[in-house]
Amino acid sequence: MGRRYRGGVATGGSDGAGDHVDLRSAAERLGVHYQTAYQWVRAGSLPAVVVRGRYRIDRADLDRFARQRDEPRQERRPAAPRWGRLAERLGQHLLRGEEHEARTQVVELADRGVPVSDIITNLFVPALRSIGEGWVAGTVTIAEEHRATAIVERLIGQLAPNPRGRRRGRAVVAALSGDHHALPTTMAAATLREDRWHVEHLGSDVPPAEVVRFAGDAGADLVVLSVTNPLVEEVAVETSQRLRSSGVPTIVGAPGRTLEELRLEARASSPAARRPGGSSGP
Ligand code: B12
Repeated sequence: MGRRYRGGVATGGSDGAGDHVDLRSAAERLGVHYQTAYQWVRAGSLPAVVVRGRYRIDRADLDRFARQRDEPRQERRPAAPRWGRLAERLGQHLLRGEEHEARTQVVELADRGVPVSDIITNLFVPALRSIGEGWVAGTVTIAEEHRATAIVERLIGQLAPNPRGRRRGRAVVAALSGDHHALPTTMAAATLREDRWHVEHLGSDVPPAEVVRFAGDAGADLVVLSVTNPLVEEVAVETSQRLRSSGVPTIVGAPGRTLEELRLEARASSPAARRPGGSSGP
C-alpha cells in the first residue's frame, strides 16, 4: 500500500511497484535536480505515492508531466501573471522572513512553466529594490534585509534550471573584489543556465586576476561581470578589456540592466554566433 501525494496531502492509493520509479530516477528523466522534483511532488504537480517512507512515481504520470514540460516555452507561459500584486506579496513574505510562503509562491509559478528569469525579473527584482529603498528610509533593518537576501539566494538556487539540449558554451559569472552583491551574479547564473549555458558561478568579491586566470584555465567561452557597487565599475571595465584582449568575450552588467539584455548579449558572444555565418540560435 502506498499513500498518494497531492499538494502535500497524503491519501490512500496502491503501489503497483513495477510501474513506478523513485524520485531520483524521476528527476533524472525530467532533467532536473532531485530537490526540484521533490518540490513538485510537495506542491502536488507531480503525483507520487509514499511506499515504505519513499516517494514512488507512476511512469504514466511521469511521462505526462514530461510531455507537458516539453511543450514549447510560449505555450507553457501562463496568461499574464499579475506581477505587481505577486511582487508585493513576495516582498512582504521576504520582509517577514516567511520562507515557506515565499517558496510556495515561486514554486507554483515555476510549476506552471514560468521561466526562472521571468520570476527573478518580475518578482525578486522589484521586491529587492523595495527592500533597498526601505533600508535607505530606515523602515527596513539591516538584519531584515540580510534575512530576505538569504531567502532569495536559497529560492533561486532551488529553482536552478537545467534544460535539456546542447550547451551554448561555458560561461564564468562573477562580481569583482569590493562588490559584495552576490545576488545579481546568482540571477545572471540562473538566467544563463536556463538559456543552456554551462555556468561556472564564482559569486562576489573575486579578485580580477583570479577571474582572468580561472577563465583561461576553464577554457571559458564567455565571462560575465555583474556590477552593483559603482566603485567597482572601472575595474570591471578594465578587467573586461584584459579578458577580451586574451580572446575571451566578456560582458559587463550594471544596476538596472536587465536579464533579457544579458541573455541576448551572451548569445551574440557565443561560439556559435562567432563562427562565420553563425547565428546565436533559438
Ligand atoms: C542585498 C543588498 C546588499 C547585500 C548583498 C548580499 C548579497 N548576497 O547579494 C549586502 C548587505 C552585502 C549589501 C551591501 C552594501 N550595499 Co547593498 N543592496 C542590496 C539590495 C537590497 C539588493 C541587491 C540586488 O540583489 N540587486 C539586484 C537587482 C534588484 O538590482 P539590479 O542592480 O538592477 O540588478 C540587475 C543587474 O545586475 C542584472 N545583471 C546581473 N549581472 C548582469 C550581467 C550583465 C551583462 C547584464 C546585462 C545584466 C546583469 O541582473 C539584475 C536583475 O535584473 C540593493 C537594492 C537594489 N536596488 O539593488 C542594495 C544596494 C545595491 N546596496 C547599496 C549600498 C549603498 C550598499 C553598501 C555600500 C551599504 C553599506 N553602507 O555597507 C554595501 C556595499 C558593500 C560592497 N562593498 O559591495 C545601494 C547602492 C547605491 C549606490 N548606487 O551606490 C543599494 C542600491 C541600496 C540603496 N537603495 O541605496 N547590499
